[in-house]
Amino acid sequence: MSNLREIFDAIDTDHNGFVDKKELTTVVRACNEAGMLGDKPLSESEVEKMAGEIMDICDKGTPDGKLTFEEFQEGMKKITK
Ligand SMILES: [Ca+2]
Repeated sequence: MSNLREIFDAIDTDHNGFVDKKELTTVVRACNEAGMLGDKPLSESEVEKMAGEIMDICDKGTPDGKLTFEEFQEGMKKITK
């Protein structure tokens, strides 16, 4: 996956144009299971906590619990800085 748009579309599994907490949790869990989040796997509650933190960082445009592509893009700039 080469760009944010592709990543966003991959996370938006129901393709409604928004990424919600459930979709974020799914992707964090998948990264966790793939060993991408460090040596020690996260517990399920840690996975949910991390998804919540990503949501909090990204969901700034309209804080409604779902991310537009623009919110996701801005959030990723903050996270990857
Ligand atoms: Ca969605």
